[in-house]
Order: sequence, then structure tokens, then C-alpha cells
Amino acid sequence: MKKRLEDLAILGGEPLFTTPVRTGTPNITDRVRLFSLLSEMLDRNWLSNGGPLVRQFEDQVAELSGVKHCVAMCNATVALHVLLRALNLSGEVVMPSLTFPATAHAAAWLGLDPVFCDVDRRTANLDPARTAEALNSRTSAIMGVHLWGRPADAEGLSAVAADRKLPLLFDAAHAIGCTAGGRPVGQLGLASVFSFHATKVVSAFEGGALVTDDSGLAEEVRALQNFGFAADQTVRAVGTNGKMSEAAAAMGLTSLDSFDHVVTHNEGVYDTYLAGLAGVPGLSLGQFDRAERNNFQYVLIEIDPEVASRDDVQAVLAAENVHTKRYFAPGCHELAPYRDRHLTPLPHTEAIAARVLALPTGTGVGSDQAERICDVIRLVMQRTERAGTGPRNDADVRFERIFQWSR
Ligand code: T4K
Repeated sequence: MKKRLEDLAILGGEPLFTTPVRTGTPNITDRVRLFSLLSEMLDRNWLSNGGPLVRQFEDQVAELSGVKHCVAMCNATVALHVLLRALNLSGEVVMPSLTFPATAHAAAWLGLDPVFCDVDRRTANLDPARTAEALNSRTSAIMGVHLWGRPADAEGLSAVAADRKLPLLFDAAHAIGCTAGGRPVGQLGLASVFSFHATKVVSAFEGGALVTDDSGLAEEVRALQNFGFAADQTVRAVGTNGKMSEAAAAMGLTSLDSFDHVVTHNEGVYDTYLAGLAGVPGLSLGQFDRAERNNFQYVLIEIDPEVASRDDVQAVLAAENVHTKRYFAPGCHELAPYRDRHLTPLPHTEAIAARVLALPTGTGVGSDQAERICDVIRLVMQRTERAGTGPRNDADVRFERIFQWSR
């Protein structure tokens, strides 16, 4: 356990871990099951184009999401493209800036203008009141994001969307298996898109899926992601190739089999962080509503810049071989493709983006490792809180010099 500043690797101590501990390390689950599905796939000689594994994967995702239709695709970004295209949107799509760039890019790639809206400071999700203010005659859809798997205010956003008869869509990339008011998030809005990227709680190596109860939309999406082919093999529209492969579905099915186990593990790691970081000055841990079903795939801390810089804490952890991610900084409105056309400040988005750090979790991280990560964070935060007070030794001086953190 690291108790003294001089124990920190950034000041010359031994790193906490000899091999990297990373935010986003994939959950590698049942290899035997995966290899067996892959072997059956090879025996069948059916590798893509709506094979049996993709169909099975779609059925399971639809069931988990409580919806009638699921169309699996090669990744969530393409699924978002296909969704926006299927709805034949034009003009603007209102969305949060506090998200992965893919949410904004999906719209911009199709020639739509993403309009960034501020989030609720408490939930970090799209604020319905700000969303209503962002609507104008060019708005053609609202895209919420269930950030870090915590559901957006679907009720509030539905009211705003219904008022203007706009489709309400969700980028649910983080939220497979999560509920809002006891309902699976896939039931919210007109349609939702999940990501099954390697780093996600359910992984298909690369993968995504659109879920909806709207049969017409599902049919259109199924055609568009397959070159525009309708069920009768005529080409009904300009389509793309967004199909999920059978190998990806094999991984996805294997991952779904272990979903409950992974979520239970993640919750245990989250609880370790919760206990280990309780009372640490200048730090708060993102909370989950335990009355809902959560997947706990993202563990977020917020660092108060009055006490320490988030980037300094990230650097201290990196020296310990703990590689965290700034999910999501900067907000999309500050990214090069968008910053010149977005001129309104988004104070809550900017405040959260400046403070947030995603800690490692998943089956590759044990509670013992999480505890040791907490020790380092506690040490740094306690030291920065009392910077400039009391006696200082050589390690204090070096620490302050590295971070220019002398008050
Ligand atoms: N909407 C939202 C809200 C999203 O968050 C995302 C994706 C999307 C849409 C689009 O979904 P997809 O089209 O990807 O299905 C990663 C993922 O690549 C990305 O899918 C995900 N969100 C985002 C939150 O995380 P980066 O840029 O952080 O990736 P990278 O390369 O830095 O890797 C993340 C961490 O995972 C690192 O610590 C390394 C580790 N890692 C990664 C891979 C791929 C591993 O340890 N092993 C691996 O195989 O985006």
C-alpha cells in the first residue's frame, strides 16, 4: 500500500502494477464456448450475410431490451448512420456535446448539423429544458445519450419531442442491460443503438445494433444495412454495407452468456471504489440508481479543480501503470470539426469534461487492484488538498514542482 509521496512512481517509487491496468480492457469470458461457435460456423461455411449466429444474437438482444426488433450491425457508428438515413432526416439533430465523437459524427457524416445542447449537471445527460430551447424550424430529431449507462431523462425528452412531433432517438452505446423506471432502455424513444465494441460490457469485437418496436423502421434499417436489398432481394434504396459478421456474432453470443457474471463483477469493483474513495477530499464518484438495473461498465470520478487537476491525477496513475480515460473530454462542441460553428458555451458540459476520469473496471480488474488504485488517488488528493500548509520534505517539493501545485 502506498502511504508516502515518495512511494509514488512519478517520484521514483516502484509502479503499482508491472503490467498495464487499463480502462476499457475487454472482458474475455468463455473461450471454449467461443471456439466451439466459431468451429460450428466454419463447418457450416456461412460466415456473413444474415447467418444463424447473427439471427440468434439479434433475438437475444431484442429480448434483453424488451423490444420487437433488433438489427445487428458492424458497429454502433454505422448503426447510427443507418438509423438517421432510414428516417430521411434533414437539417439539425439536437444532441449532447458530452459524448463520444461518434454521436456527432453520425449526423455530420450524413450532412446533418449536430446541435449541441447542455447537460443536467447532476445526471450528465441531456437537459430537456435546454433541449427545448435548442429546437428551431430546421430541427429534425432529438438524439439523447445514456451516458456511462445511466439513462437520460426519457420522459422529459419525450415531452419535448412530442410537442414538436420530432423523433426521439437514443445513442445507447453504453447502456445494454440497463433500465429506466424498471423498463429496459431499448424501449425508450423511437429507436436506440447499442455498441458491442471490444471495450464494451457485451462485446462482438466490433459490433452494434439498432432496437425498435417500429416494424416499418426495422424493415427499412435491415434493408439499408444490406445494400438496400428488400426481403424479396430487390434493391429498394441506396444502402450501405453495415452487416455484422458471423464471427462477431459468435463473440457477441459468448459475451451475452456471461453478461450477468460480468455485471456482478463490475458492481463488486464499483463498490470497492465507492468504499475506497469515500471521504477523499475534492473527489466524487459517479452514482448509479441501485433501484434500476445497471451494467456498471464505466466507473467515473470527478476531480474538483480547486483541489487537484484531473490531468495531474491521470498522470500520477499512468506512472503507476494505471491507464485511465477522460470520458468525455473535450465535449464534441470543442472538437475541430464543430468548434467554429458552435458558439454557445455549455457550462455544465465543460465543467464535467474538465473534471471527469474513467477508472479501470471489468473482469481484468480485481477488487484488490481497485483498492490499491484508491490508495494512490487518496494519497494524491490528500496531499494536494493540504498543499502549501505544514512542513514540506523533499518529496513534497518535488511533487509540487512536477504539478506546479504550490499554493
Ligand atoms: N456512441 C457512444 C456514446 C460511444 O461511446 C461510442 C463508442 C459510440 C457511439 C460508437 O460505438 P462503436 O462504433 O465503436 O461501436 C473506445 C471505443 O473504441 C469506442 O467504441 C467507445 N465508444 C469509447 C467510449 O471507447 P477510445 O477512443 O477510448 O479507444 P481506445 O483505443 O483508447 O481504447 C480504450 C481503452 O481500451 C484503452 O485503455 C485501451 C483499451 N483496449 C482497447 C481495445 C480496443 C484494450 O485494452 N483492448 C482492446 O482490444 O474509444
